[in-house]
Amino acid sequence: MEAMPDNNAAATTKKPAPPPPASYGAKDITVLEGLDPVRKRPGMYIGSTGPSGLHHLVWELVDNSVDEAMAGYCTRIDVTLLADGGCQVADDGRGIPVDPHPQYKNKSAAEIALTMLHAGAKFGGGGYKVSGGLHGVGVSVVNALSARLVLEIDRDGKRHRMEFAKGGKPQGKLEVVGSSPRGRTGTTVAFWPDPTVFEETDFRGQTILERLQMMAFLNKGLEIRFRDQRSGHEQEVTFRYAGGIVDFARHLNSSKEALFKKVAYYEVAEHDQEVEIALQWNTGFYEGIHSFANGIATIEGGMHEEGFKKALTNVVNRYARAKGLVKEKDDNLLGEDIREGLTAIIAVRLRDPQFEGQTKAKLGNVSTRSLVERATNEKLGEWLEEHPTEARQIVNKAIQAARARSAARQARDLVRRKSALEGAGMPGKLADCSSKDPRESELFIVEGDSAGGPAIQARDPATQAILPIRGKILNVERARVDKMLKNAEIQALIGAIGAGLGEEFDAAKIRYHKVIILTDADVDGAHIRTLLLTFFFRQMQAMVNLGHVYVAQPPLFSTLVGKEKVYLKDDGAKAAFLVEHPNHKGDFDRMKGLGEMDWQELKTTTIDPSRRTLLQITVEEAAIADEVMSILMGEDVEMRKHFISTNANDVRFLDI
Ligand code: 0RA
Repeated sequence: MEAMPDNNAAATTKKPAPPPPASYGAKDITVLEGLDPVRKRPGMYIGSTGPSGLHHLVWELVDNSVDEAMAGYCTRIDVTLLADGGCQVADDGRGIPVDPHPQYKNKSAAEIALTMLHAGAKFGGGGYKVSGGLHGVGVSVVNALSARLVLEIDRDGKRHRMEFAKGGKPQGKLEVVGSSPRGRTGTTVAFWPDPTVFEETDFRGQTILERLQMMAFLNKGLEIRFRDQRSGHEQEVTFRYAGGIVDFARHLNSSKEALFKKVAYYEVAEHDQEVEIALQWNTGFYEGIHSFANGIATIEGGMHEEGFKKALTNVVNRYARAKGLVKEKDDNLLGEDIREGLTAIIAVRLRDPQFEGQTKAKLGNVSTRSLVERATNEKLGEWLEEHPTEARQIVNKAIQAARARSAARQARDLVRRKSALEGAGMPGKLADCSSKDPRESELFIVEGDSAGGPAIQARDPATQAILPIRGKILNVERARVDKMLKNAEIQALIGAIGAGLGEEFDAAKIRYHKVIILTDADVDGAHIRTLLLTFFFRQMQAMVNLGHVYVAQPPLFSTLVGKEKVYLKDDGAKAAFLVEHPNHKGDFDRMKGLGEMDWQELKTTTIDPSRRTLLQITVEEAAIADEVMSILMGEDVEMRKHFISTNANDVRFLDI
């Protein structure tokens, strides 16, 4: 969908019948077409037909309702996962217009919005349009990819209803079916994703919950309710944050120790864009800058982050010198030292966001850089003057970070010298592949030296490399970079991937486009997997952003059918097997360790690309992932216990 600029139903339907302005030109003309293109190439519109694409359907509907909230007409959004597998999004906005569309006299505007693609549409132009550029593919796309969809609109005191069958085929016209309860207005869409389009149609409650929470943080005061009515998953959660991104910053820091209680907050609006920033420091060592443009996470950063960082460095140095905390003869504090332990939320809204970068998650608008820079120089400067105690704490922390940095540099030089001595810089334990083309090369990180042997036999040496990792690698959240780099397992991992780490990470040098974590299906295995993922999130986030990190899925069960051994990947697969084989008498003796499988078994179930299942790790909600990691790895033991006990059955919280 990134390739479809301006293809936004919210924008097109909001102003259904504007008189063309005098300057109405070819660029404003809307081309409407039917839904066939979406059915033919779903990936073009929603990215993929995997879990990520499936959830895009939900984001699309929620974004439309959020747009209505941003326009000031909607105060509450309800998202419900229905017991029968459908998903319903309801809002209390104005309701999609129900009157006949001027160009298509016998169709309502609502029917047009649900059955026509809007290519290059900017109805009427002008106005302050800030709806999402990334997900804004239109309700019609959701309709096209559904097996069934029901639209209900409360407007003008009447309840209207229209139903669509597979592929968005109208089943009759928009009809008045009754009156709206007590003057209610709003739009409700329930859809059932088409199982012939999607690889799987099960929504993940956790994924939706995380995103709804993020939307609630970014839209101060908006109430978003989530209800899961599916059997075995029942839950109800309401998000509403009166403090908006101030609450977001506090929330991200809640598992950490705050350097001080206050959150710095400022906002500035210009004619066609606005920025809101919340900052809080913690006593940790990592920086967490979470930026958003029109409610979309810009995980690759961009102009808003650049402007912020430049001004933050400038403003803190100016303050430190003015107060004599940094002496005339001293060097300036570096940006990275000032940002150590910083949690920052940067939320911009602008008319025409340019999304760039490898995952189209980098904001390219130059004017936003200067707005954020000016806002920070002025408003954060004032904040420091008004909060001298906190300002002094920020400066002191940066001074300490600068000292640690020089110690870390020495440690890093040590690692570099060491790998130079080991020939091509490849770690001794790595069984490398012969291909030098990263696009076809895979690296398996295998738990335990004992499983390493079978894995080496099971692999295709042309394209598959094996790196055995012993024991638990270092807990990266708690360790400073200097200590972490002294760890042998971490050194081997950095060496094998070959692209450096942290700020110096160079994506062009990545040696494998699939790095696959292969651990046992037990508690230790889960821990090692989490540690490795933490390492990637913290030190090689580009690997995750670019979709290079995967988790292998060795089968959980095996059973005998006659003489043939059958592997079943999880409880779901086991249940499906029992449905297909109602008379099956054999045992299922749960598979524990990789070590239990011989190399042929390992190959068929886990390593052979034509037969294995992999789980791709992405960070659409990098902000939330950061929090999960902090809880699991951080200092707060109680919080960790609570998290593990509430999420014990859902180790999938890190995927999609
Ligand atoms: C265009 C015009 C108006 C409302 C909407 C679109 C609208 C669309 C969606 C999609 C989901 N929820 C929505 N809520 C509203 C209203 C125009 C008017 O009343 O003047």
